[in-house]
Amino acid sequence: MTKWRHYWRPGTGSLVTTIAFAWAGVEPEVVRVAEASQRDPDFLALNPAAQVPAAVMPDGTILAETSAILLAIDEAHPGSGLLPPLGSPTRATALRWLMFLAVAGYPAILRYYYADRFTADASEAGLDGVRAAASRELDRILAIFAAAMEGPFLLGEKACIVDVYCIMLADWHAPAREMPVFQALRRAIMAHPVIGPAWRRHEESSE
Ligand SMILES: N[C@@H](CCC(=O)N[C@@H](CS)C(=O)NCC(=O)O)C(=O)O
Repeated sequence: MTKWRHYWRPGTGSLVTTIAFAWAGVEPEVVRVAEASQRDPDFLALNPAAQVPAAVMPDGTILAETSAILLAIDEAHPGSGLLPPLGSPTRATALRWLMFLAVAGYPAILRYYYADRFTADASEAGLDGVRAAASRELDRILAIFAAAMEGPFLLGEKACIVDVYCIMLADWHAPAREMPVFQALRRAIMAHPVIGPAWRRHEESSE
C-alpha cells in the first residue's frame, strides 16, 4: 500500500505531526525540507504557503496546515487515541482547543519569530514592537488554555494530541516554559510511552 509522505523539519510544527504519526502507528515516508528549500518550485507546488508541515495521504491527497494533518491522521486511524472518538462530547472539546491553538496561538508565534512580515516599520524598534505584542498575546492565549485544562492533561487523565500541540507552542515561548502548569504537562506528556520517545527522536534529529 502507498504510504503517507510527511514533509518536515526539526524545530517546527512538524513536531506535533511527527508525534501524531508515531502515535497512530503510521510510518510515513519522510522528506526533510531545509528551510532554504521551502520556496523551491517543487515544494511550492505542494504547499504554496511555503510552510512545513505538509503531507501527502496514501491516496495522493495533498495536505498542509498542522491541524488538518492531525485530523486526517486521526480519521484514517480511528481509535488510535490522538483524539477522543468521533461524535463524543470530549472530541468536540478537544477540537475547540485544537482550533484555538491553531488560529490564535500558532499565528502569534509566527508574529514573534517572523516579526518583519507583520510591520511596515522594519527598524529594530518596529520589530521589537511586533515581538512585544506577540509575546503578550501568547501569554494571554496560553493562560486561557491553561485555565481550560482539567489536569494533568487538557481532558483529564487521558492525553490527546492537543496536549502535544500546546507544549510545542509553550516550548517556543520562553515565559511559558517556566510556568509550572506547562512544566507539569510537559512531564506528563514525556512519560507517555509513545509521545516521549517520538518527541526525543525529533529533538535529536535537530542536533
Ligand atoms: N498555518 C500553518 C503554519 C505552519 C508554519 O508556519 N510553519 C513554519 C515552521 S514552524 C514555517 O514553515 N515557516 C516558514 C515560512 O513561513 O516561511 C500550520 O498550522 O501548519
